[in-house]
Amino acid sequence: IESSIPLALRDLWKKFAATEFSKKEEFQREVVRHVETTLARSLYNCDELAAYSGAALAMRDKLIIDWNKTQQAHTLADQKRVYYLSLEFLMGRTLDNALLNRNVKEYAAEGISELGFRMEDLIDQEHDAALGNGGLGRLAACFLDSLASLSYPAWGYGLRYRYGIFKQEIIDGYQVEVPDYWLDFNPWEFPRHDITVDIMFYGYVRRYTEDDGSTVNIWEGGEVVQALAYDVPIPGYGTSTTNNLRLWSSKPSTGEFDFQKFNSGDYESSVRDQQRAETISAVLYPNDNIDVGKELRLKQQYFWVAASLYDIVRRFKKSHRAWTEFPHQVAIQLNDTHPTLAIVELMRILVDKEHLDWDTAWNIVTETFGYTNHTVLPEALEKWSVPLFQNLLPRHLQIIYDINLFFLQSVERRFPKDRELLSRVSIIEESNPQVIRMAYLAIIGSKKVNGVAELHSDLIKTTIFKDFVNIFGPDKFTNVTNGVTPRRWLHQANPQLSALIKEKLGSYDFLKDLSLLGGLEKFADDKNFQKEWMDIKFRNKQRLAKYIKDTTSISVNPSALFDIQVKRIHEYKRQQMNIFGVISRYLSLKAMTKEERAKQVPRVSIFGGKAAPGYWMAKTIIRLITAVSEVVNNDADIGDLLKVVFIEDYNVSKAEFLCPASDLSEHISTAGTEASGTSNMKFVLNGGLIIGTCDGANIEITREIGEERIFLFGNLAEDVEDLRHAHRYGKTPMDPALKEVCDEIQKGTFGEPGVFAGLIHALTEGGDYYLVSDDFASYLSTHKLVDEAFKDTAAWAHNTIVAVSRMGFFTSDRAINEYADEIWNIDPVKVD
Ligand code: Z16
Repeated sequence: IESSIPLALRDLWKKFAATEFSKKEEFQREVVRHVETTLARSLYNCDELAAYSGAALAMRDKLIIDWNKTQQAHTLADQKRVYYLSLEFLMGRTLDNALLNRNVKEYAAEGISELGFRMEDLIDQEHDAALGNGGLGRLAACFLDSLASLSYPAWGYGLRYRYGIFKQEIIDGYQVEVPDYWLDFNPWEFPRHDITVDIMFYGYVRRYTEDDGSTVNIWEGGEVVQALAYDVPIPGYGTSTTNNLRLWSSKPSTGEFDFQKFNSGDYESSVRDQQRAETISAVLYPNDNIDVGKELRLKQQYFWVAASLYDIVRRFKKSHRAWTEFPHQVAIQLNDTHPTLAIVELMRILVDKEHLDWDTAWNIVTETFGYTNHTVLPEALEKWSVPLFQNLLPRHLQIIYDINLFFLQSVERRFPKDRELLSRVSIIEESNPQVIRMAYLAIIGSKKVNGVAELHSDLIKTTIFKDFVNIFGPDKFTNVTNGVTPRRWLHQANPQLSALIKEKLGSYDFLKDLSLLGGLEKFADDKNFQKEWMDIKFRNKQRLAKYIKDTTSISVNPSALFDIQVKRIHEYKRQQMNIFGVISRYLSLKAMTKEERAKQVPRVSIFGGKAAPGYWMAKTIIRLITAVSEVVNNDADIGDLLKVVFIEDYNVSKAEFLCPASDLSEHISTAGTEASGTSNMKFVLNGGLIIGTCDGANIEITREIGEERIFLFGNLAEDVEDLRHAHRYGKTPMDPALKEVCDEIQKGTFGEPGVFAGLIHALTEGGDYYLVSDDFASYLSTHKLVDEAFKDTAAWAHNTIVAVSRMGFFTSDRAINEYADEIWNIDPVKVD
């Protein structure tokens, strides 16, 4: 309030306050103004990048007005807010999304075209904001879109990595990682030089007794780095609500940057200190679903969590409420265990700094947090080595020990003499060295724990978190099935389909209430509609075919069945099974007579996805895909009947043109391993069918769209354990078709077989942990059903229309409303 402009002077301010452009000419004027002044270019040297920059800056100005209004409205409303803490926000591009969410794309595109450019080309100039690995990071981005679109008072908190997920190049068939430096020109972020937080690491705990007999713990003597806030506006669709995503960047603390060293001529060491501070937010760890336990990663987590909590607490304190009101004003959602330290840090703030007693503080903490689990894979569950943790965060370790002690005491009281139980649920695992089980800490410190699809939420309750269900009761554990935003994944990615749907339903209201898609079902047998529907699919496939031609020089026939699997490369996602299936198809085609071949449905098998740089098996899978594509695509016997394509550097903007171009997409994880999956939802929403296992959200998709519209195959989650057991002891013979594939690889048909030895070994001596052989026959026969179904175009059109009409459930708006009602207890705030 002290920093406000006095009342008497405000009229003058308002007179010159930015006004919104509302028409084409004004947009053009703003673009030209930015090109000429902000960018210091002119019509004599304005290339597409400069034109993009001008358009982005013009659009940005518009967002800023609503952004300020929103923040003011939220302050005034003084309602409970939600803070979504995520180490990853996989945002993709912003310009197109902002134009569409603000409903200005049409006139902006016209304006740009009159200035001599095509809007689509300008949009293509933008670098993806790729601050995430895969599903988890993209989910966070969809959730931000829904939170703003539904007018919830919400903030995202994350890290401003200088390097996002690496760019993937394929060189001689192998993945090569190239750094993704994306900040050269980023008009969508605003540094807040006045918003900084000092963050400490290392040091020691000094303990002393106050005059009143109470003990005080002071953490001191560590090294300090500074967190600097960068804010990113998040525009909602069809509302002026524009929320804030705050990303922290690390730099040397002003006190710390060693001027003494600097002045005494030790310039080098002073620069080294600066670089060490900047290292914290330098790079995103490129691992999806795997915990590596590196110290720098723990530093990132604490740095981000401490800065965010300081910021949240500072905002809460402005309202001068009692501490016990904190959970009525603040909900904090932990996106996976990455931000679990927030539980400990809030305890430290309340107990050490605000001098609340432990129980009062603990009640506040456990009413504030919610924890979302995204995986049951044991190798992905975060565990920090106690010695490493103690060195970096000595006070936090003490607090964790206390949390654990009080927790175990309460368990002991309820389940006396069950020593086994105590050791099973202890936050500290008694291994060598001891480790901290972050998921257990997250459960104990949260009010609610949720999984991300029904099967997954059931699995966590019956397997990895079973004991905690006994201890806390079942109500603490809940499900919120993931969703995707229909703004980006339908309207933006597939404008023609969105326009066709609008024509039939009468308005674009379905983009705000996706259940309205139900109104399409009555057109499912309308021949004209089916034709328009399939024509759009064909044009999207043509666009992809052109992209493939331009980037790989492989020719694919847009009439062929496009079969796409794009996602991070992981053994549990079973891209290896897909490529083995492709090899099997190739061998069948080779064995056929000309007449038989003529009856086959032509296929294009499209793969894309990054392997974690240290994940050797995943890299081998990529190598096999590229090796098979070299052989198959150049085999004259095969021609158009089979093509294999690996799309380099799969990312959000590529997903936007891949999702609308599939006939079939593959979601074929070993049952019980894929927590939800979200690309399955995107592909169906864009009029594709899927082949998949009974896993993650596939199960709920089946329930919604009907089992006659999905190609399910393979063993069920409940049978996986027994099958794995049988591999070890029963000598399950390899599936014969898979055996043929392995023999062919070993014959050298796809190059030096030694390269693929690891893949074969995993199926044989390795025990086939992911059940490729067990599911292979079922996988191949289901692909045969796909071929048959694809021949009946009218039935295919019918099924994809019905499927889309029943996809309303999978909007992230539904997911966010569930979180708001069941977990956060927050209400929307109107912004006029
Ligand atoms: C991730 O992307 C996911 C889980 C996880 O533990 C770590 C990362 Cl980086 C994914 C799940 O694998 C996927 O099934 C799910 O749809 C997604 O998170 C969002 O919930």
